[in-house]
Amino acid sequence: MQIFEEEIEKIHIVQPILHRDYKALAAEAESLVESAGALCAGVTYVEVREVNPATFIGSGKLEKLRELLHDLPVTVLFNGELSPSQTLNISAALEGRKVIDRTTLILDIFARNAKSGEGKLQVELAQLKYIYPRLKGKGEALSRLGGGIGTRGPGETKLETDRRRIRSRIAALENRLLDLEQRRKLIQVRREKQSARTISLIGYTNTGKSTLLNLLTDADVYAENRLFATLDTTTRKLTIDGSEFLLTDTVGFLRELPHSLISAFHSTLESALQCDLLLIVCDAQSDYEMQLQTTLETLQELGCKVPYLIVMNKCEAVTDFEGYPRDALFVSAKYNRGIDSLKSAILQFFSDRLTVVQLFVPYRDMSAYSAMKAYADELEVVYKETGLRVKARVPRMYLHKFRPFFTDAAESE
Ligand SMILES: Nc1nc2c(ncn2[C@@H]2O[C@H](COP(=O)(O)OP(=O)(O)OP(=O)(O)O)[C@@H](O)[C@H]2O)c(=O)[nH]1
Ligand SMILES: [Mg+2]
Repeated sequence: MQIFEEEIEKIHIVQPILHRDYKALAAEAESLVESAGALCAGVTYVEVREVNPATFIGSGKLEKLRELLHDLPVTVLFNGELSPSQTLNISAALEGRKVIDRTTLILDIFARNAKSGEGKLQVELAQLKYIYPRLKGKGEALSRLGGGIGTRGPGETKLETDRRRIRSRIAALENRLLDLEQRRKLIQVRREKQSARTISLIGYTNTGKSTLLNLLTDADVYAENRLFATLDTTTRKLTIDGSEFLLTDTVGFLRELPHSLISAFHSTLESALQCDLLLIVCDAQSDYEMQLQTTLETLQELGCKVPYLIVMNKCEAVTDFEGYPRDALFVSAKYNRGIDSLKSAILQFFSDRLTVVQLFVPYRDMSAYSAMKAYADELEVVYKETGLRVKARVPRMYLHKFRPFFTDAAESE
């Protein structure tokens, strides 16, 4: 028993009071610590009137913290982003104990949870990029900055190599990821050609996206009461009344997610976000307004303009539906409630997005037309002297592709 206790790293959370919701942020940090496989040993709230450039919280507050933690074998998690010198100064003021910031912790969870080859490469790249500018000194300073909880991720031994090796590793990772990204783009083009209708589940972490994917597609994706249980993208076929869709589950969002992390997952997210419809999943039993706002802001940062439906999950215990966003769909993925309405909303969305067009395709343009045909449901084809007269149902989003072939009776709404 003793052995196990010693193996689990104990974390003391230092929560600066900068926002009104500092308590919720600290509670979230506790969940993050658990997701990283560590134990939360305590929380200290620290009033910060003005950020101290050297130590963030100021030397007086640090001294109190030193007294409080003296003799306790805990790592300090500073629930915010620290500059390299702030980390070193805080660590020095706290008798040289290990100090990590929020980004390092999240990177650590990502390192634990990445399953696919690409996910692992992305996490390693993000970790190295975060650590690289922080490698100013050598030796002691280096090992205190390196690594997150325990010895995961690039780990301290690797970090002890010099900056040049890290730089070349970063370059190699970037090349490899670029390669993978290009391959994914090819798949995306192929998918578009097949004109598959694509839907992605996105939203705040731990809202039930993977549970919903499992329920809708009989998949077996890892779902757990943990932040960032999912890091890799999974796509499964979803069939509703004979219509087929591709449903994708991906990494969840978190408020104040550091930019370096969003960019690390940009390419993975990008492919998930190149879809016809987003299902934004929120947890109706939790702070769904914050979750929705975080998700919408992140989407905006990523330049995503895909239409969405809001899905309020974990609704099995909700009795009062006042106050929720209008048009939200209420479901419980765990208890299989409201799923039929969700399915009908999806069908409805796609049927609204189709329109019937009348086309005339001159025979000389047949090859251009055949490249577009995958997007269309041809309802009627008549062979004329100089070309084809076609009546087809096409998704509105691809309408522009057919514009050169519109006839007078072009678009019937
Ligand atoms: N009460 C309740 N819990 C649910 C429901 N749906 C999912 N959960 C639970 O919520 C937790 C998170 O579910 P996941 O499906 O892993 O959530 P996620 O959004 O994929 O989370 P990440 O991958 O970590 O971003 C799990 O413990 C689920 O059992 C629901 O309808 N009601
Ligand atoms: Mg998940």
